[in-house]
Amino acid sequence: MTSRCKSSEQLPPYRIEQSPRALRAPLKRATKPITHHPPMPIVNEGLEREFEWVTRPGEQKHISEALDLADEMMQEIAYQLIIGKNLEVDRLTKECLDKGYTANHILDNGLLNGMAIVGVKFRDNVIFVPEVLVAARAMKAGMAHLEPILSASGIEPIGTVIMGTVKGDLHDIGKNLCIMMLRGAGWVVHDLGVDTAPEEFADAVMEFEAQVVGMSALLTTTMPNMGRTISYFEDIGLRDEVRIMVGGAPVTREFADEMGADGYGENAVDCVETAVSLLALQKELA
Ligand code: B12
Repeated sequence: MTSRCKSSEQLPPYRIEQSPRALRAPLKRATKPITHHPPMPIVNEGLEREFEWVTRPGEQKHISEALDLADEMMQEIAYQLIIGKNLEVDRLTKECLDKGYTANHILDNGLLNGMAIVGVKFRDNVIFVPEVLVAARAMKAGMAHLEPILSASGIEPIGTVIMGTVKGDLHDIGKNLCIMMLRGAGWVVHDLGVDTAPEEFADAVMEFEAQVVGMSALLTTTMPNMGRTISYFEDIGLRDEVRIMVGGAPVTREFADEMGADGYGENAVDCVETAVSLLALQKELA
């Protein structure tokens, strides 16, 4: 992990006069007048330093609000993820579960907060692919403890979904989260992994008689492969047999509509809701 020391000389000029905390405060007052939980200040020194890399006001507000429910333990998980300490994330996640934190709480307030800051640092060229890979490994170490909990449903299978990241795209953290949630909600999910060609999606639909396909893309350059997969389904006469949902950070509802998808989900919870409504639609059409 490359460590970068941030002296005040390295910081953009408009951030030298005000600390990030100072920048956060007015935003909170303006946007969150009523809150049932007192917002949690950043008490973790490492995380506070990492938060300094978040310089865009919109992102400061978003991440700051997301950190509102992150207590010391969650902040430590987020920090250890950012600096890529997979063994620490593994240990802390287990410890939090033992202490009674819910899997959803650890995911939302610990792991995803850490990954949000990793995303900002990556985009702003503060860190590069190797560091992101190390952070992703730490994310996976935490998710490994959460998966059995989020995936355990004990209810009759609702239906079958084929999930995969589209051709050319190697991002799988979000897709894997969707899969955990789907399994937890009682779906049978066949995971085709990353870099999935249209033919692989189609073969899996036929083999497992799936009612729903979910495609994930994180790159603007691979998003069109969702549309290509839908066209392939049309070409081989499979389009009416299955409902198709799409998602991933750059994907929007408009884009989903444009390429002819049946559903779009912004996050893993949406993914489950979308799959449920698409199954109902598919039954209606059958
Ligand atoms: C981790 C990461 C990587 C890791 C991936 C590790 C892994 N195993 O996934 C590695 C290092 C491999 C990587 C590589 C690259 N990356 Co990358 N990466 C990221 C990063 C930091 C986080 C992504 C992530 O996991 N987010 C957390 C998850 C939980 O969120 P999510 O994926 O959005 O998923 C949620 C929703 O979108 C939704 N969802 C997701 N899928 C689906 C599917 C359905 C059906 C539904 C309903 C919902 C749904 O639910 C999920 C859960 O809530 C993002 C930054 C970002 N902010 O997104 C960049 C980012 C996506 N990467 C980027 C780039 C440029 C690359 C590289 C090209 C870099 C390079 N120069 O090589 C390569 C491409 C490799 C490839 N061919 O795919 C850019 C993309 C820019 C663009 N406009 O296209 C981003 C946005 C960073 C940036 N700002 O520059 N990356």
